[in-house]
Amino acid sequence: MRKGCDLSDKEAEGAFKQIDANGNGTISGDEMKEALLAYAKSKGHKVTKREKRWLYRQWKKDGGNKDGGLDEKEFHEFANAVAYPG
Ligand SMILES: [Ca+2]
Repeated sequence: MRKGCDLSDKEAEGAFKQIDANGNGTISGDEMKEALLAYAKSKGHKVTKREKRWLYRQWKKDGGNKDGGLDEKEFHEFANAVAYPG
């Protein structure tokens, strides 16, 4: 993955469609959790409690706790925060 620049719209869109398992146009907390755990597993990484807390806080911060989850724009911000924290 590239460092120091944003995910492209196309990358974010592809990821959004994959993570939105029930296809309702928003990413719920459960959908986010499933996707991230599967991703971490594919990289041989075990997600710590601290990481989970951080991810949940970030998800909420980007709008995940209203309207049933993150919409595509909110997800784009979330994905960038996760890919390039700090
Ligand atoms: Ca969904």
